[in-house]
Amino acid sequence: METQLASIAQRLSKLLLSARLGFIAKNGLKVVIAGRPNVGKSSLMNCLARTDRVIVTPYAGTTRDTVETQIQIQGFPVSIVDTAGIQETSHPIEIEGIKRTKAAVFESDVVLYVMDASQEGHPDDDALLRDLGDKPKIIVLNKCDLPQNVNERRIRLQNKNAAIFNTSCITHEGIEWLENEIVGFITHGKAQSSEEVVVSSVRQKHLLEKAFQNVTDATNGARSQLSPELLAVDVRLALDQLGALVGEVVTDDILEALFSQFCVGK
Ligand SMILES: Nc1nc2c(ncn2[C@@H]2O[C@H](COP(=O)(O)OP(=O)(O)OP(=O)(O)O)[C@@H](O)[C@H]2O)c(=O)[nH]1
Ligand SMILES: [Mg+2]
Repeated sequence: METQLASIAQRLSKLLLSARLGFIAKNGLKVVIAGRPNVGKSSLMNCLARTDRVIVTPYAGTTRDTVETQIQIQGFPVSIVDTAGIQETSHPIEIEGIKRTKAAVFESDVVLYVMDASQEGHPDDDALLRDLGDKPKIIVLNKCDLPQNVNERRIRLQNKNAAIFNTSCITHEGIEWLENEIVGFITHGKAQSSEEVVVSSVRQKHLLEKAFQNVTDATNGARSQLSPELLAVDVRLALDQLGALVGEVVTDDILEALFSQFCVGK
């Protein structure tokens, strides 16, 4: 039973990956540019968008709100979000801006975490990068046209799972490499998905996510030897979601087949 449920969970997780990719193909990869103030986030947004979309000034705290723009990178749809720089502050406008930055990061597919490589590292960077946890990210060491003071080796050692690029928004050095890496998040993900079915609507994706969660709960329940009656609750919920997904209600038949050996309900 546990093996059967685990294998269903694995297949649902593959379908979920295809759902995510279908969603990206339709709506674009959501890339959020985040980092401390004045590191060049808005400059990077303008560079990637090939236009002066957002205000850039030498003053820290220029961007107060998130700004989203739709672009194409090598023909792929990408939605880029510039954000307010994150720092300790008691200023109410900045506090609201930073709250929005965090929400945008949460909703993103990939975070471009920008640092000013002409400055020595700031302790906030370590903490902010740690906060990103498993979120897919690219670290951008910007202002590489200036004398470099950041400890790049330490950043590489501490962030072994993230790609790191040196860029300049003035000379445009490194921008093309960065674009290749962003596109890689779309094409590499596609290569990973072996499912032919592509789920692309938000509703279908939510139903799949719920079904996956229910089957995972059932698998964990089976592992902890929960009674079949309790497992049946999660499996029924998963079947309800999948039934809604394919437009059929098949719960009773499947439940009977799955649990017949345990004589559920008798
Ligand atoms: N030399 C150099 N200066 C840069 C580069 N990128 C940005 N700058 C300058 O750095 C300053 C800050 O740039 P912004 O793009 O406004 O920085 P930001 O991170 O959006 O700042 P906030 O909105 O305050 O968080 C500006 O004076 C830019 O011209 C770069 O690659 N090289
Ligand atoms: Mg800005």
